[in-house]
Amino acid sequence: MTQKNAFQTQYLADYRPYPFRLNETRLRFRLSDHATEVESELDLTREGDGPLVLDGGAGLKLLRLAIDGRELEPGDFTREGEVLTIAETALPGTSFTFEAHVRIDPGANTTFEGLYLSGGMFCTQCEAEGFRHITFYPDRPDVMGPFRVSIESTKSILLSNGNPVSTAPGRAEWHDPWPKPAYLFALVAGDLVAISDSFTTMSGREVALNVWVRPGDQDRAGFAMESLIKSMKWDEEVYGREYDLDVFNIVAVDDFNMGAMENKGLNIFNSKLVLASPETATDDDYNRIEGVIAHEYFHNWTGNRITCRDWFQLCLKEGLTVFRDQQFTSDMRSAPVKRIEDVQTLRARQFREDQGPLAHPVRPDHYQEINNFYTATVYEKGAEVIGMLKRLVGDDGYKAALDLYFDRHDGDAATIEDWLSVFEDATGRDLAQFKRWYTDAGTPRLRMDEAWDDGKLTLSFTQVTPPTPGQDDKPPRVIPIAVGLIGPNGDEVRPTEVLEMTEATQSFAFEGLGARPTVSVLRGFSAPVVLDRDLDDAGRAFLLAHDTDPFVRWESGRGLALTALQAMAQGAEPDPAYIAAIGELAGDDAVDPAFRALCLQLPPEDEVAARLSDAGIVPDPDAIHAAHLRLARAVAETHEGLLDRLYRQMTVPGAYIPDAEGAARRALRNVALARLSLLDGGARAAAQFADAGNMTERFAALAALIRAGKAEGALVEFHEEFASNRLVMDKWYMVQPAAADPSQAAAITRKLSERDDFDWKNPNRFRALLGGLSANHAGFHAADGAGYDVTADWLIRMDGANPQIAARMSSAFETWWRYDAGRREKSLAALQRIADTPRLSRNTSEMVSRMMA
Ligand code: 0A1
Ligand code: ZN
Repeated sequence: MTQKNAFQTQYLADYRPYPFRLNETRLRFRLSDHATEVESELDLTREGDGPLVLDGGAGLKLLRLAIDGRELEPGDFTREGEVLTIAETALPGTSFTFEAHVRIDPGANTTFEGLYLSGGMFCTQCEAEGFRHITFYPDRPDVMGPFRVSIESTKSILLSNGNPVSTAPGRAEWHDPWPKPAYLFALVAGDLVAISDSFTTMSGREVALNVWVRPGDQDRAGFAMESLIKSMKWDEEVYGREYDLDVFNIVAVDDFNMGAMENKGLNIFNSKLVLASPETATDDDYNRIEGVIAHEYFHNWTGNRITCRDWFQLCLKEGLTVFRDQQFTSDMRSAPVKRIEDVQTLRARQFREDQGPLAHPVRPDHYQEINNFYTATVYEKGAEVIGMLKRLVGDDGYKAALDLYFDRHDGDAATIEDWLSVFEDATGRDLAQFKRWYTDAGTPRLRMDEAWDDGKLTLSFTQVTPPTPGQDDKPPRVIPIAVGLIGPNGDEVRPTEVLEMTEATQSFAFEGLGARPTVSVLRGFSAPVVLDRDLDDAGRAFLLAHDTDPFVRWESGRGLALTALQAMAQGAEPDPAYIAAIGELAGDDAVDPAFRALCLQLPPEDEVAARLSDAGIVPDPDAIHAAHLRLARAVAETHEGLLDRLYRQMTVPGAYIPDAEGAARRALRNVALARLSLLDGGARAAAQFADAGNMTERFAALAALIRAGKAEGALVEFHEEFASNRLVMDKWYMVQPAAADPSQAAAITRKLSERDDFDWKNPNRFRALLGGLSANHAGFHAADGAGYDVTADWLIRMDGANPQIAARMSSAFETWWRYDAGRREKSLAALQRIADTPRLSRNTSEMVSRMMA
């Protein structure tokens, strides 16, 4: 079935520079809920030919247009769709000032793009193309200039980018001297309070720091501030990057489509990534807050000072900034644990995307709606590609290249070609083949075969990348393969070496070996590929026990679990080799508890389905779920004593601190709880729920109770206690469908969606409930289609209010093609129903048509 849509496609190949330079932008806002007036003045200088073309959404009520003070007449301009064109005849000389006066209605804006109201506070979101809903403007990232902004409002706190020029009651002026594109513009006006601190930069400048929140939330903003200070220091120490304004403001808002936004000097955050207290946030929440605060801060150099020429280059800022925030977290916490977590995310989201109808290159070359390309491929694979580059050129080469990048491109709107050139120029390496990682979609399959001959080990690799939409041929890529060798007694006989594979098939030999070693390959997950090798259970258990590389250790346990689950989903018994090996590791007190917790977790059911489908077997979600449960129970039964010991031993004395050590112990204790709850009918979970001193323990206990079918009272209690806390209530909405028995998940979702406090227009609330359902693999893919139906109903409804959210969440359907004919038919019918919706947005229309193509 093919689903066409009528929206226009944009192509990278069509890029043309803007024919005007923008010397300065002056904006004046008179804020009011339903009739905000925006007056703009743009000082422009002609640099090319043609009329003046500006972007402007349909919601702009045009009051006045002028050039150099002369009001334009109807014949001077045309307005078609989202484009305003000022005729060349109306433009005097080379330099002139364009003025526009418009009225907009932030109170009616449910898209949370442009200027909108959230809980009575005005705020903006302009990436990628939101500024055109504020006023007429060249809304493209390569048009940059300084901004002067004046805000008139009755709200007490009035913020914009840059440095404050003046503030008086009801009025504020801001000046941002650093040239920036419109997507980095921000404005906030609200009755807010701040927690404040300061930071002295490496050259001795003092920067005022504020985290702005709603009154009452101040006591939950401290961790965000600490994270900001750590990030500023780290970027100076590791990348030599200093902050460049007198103030840095962070604002928390409740209605936000994404995680956070790096607006120059005024980062706006989804409140769930700012607010945390031990009673309301889990260790994972704290972890994420630290990482995202860092991410947005790091954008100041990788994104803001150096931005993207066009939106096809999105990975230029996002891949690099994710890579930098991953490095930061590795330095702040456990590097091996961070690496494993990042690989888990990559596989769960990016591999899934890359192996289905939504696959696209890290740098796409066409799109209909750019907001559909803020994807795991652009972000997470974009970061992996940089990790590979660093592995190939070495740490010194990487540093030289980055120094050159900042030096050469500060103030530029750059491209992936510019990025690769700095590596070529700094290291002398030819990166023509490496560039395929940016231009070619799909996850390479890497097969390794071994041959042993009298002290000589030969490793032969073959790479194949399956076709992806629009790209049938996949020439070989450069793949850095990190390899070490482990001798029969468990000692490492060859330390890590990076083999550089450039051909479709290639062999590497290791000579002078005494006895046949076990190969530890793809150490540290040195390339984002699917590795295929013949290694039996004994070999995997050996690596799990002895490898010096923590990633391969974890991966070996993972391989055992996946093989066991695949076999069990087709009727086999639990694999004793896996159960024994995992017990050995879990009981080893010399090993970091966080690492043990990771190893004890089973691969997600969705990943088992992906593996089966990859092997040409149609996955049965119910069978996979049953296998998952059965293997978890077998581990619990075999290791009950050990798990009980861990459960009692891994308590953390004293007050809750969100540090890595405490979090590690809580993580191991909570996995032990999850396993033991399969045997004790939820007794320990009930006790933990009643006694928990923090949300990490509380929430793990609640999830275990739901899985044990004993959560009725706990859910009521939790709701009563936290009814006034939106972020905690989101957890309540998420965990019920996510942890439900799959046969009930869709019905639970529907029932919860009918509650009065299901404020569906709030993106966090909507994502919690519908995302909770799609995280329940067998529940979303229930054979009767109930999971698909409730999801489609809500996506259709959401599309009318907030197309970005509807489109993003529609990717729950991206794996429809994997399943049996009955499920395929039902998921396609749900997609068709979405496609047939009158006035469907460009966002959702593009997603659905790609999924159905
Ligand atoms: N640049 C932000 C992500 C972001 C993108 C789009 C948004 O609104 C539609 C908001 C945020 C980041 O990488 O954090
Ligand atoms: Zn980002």
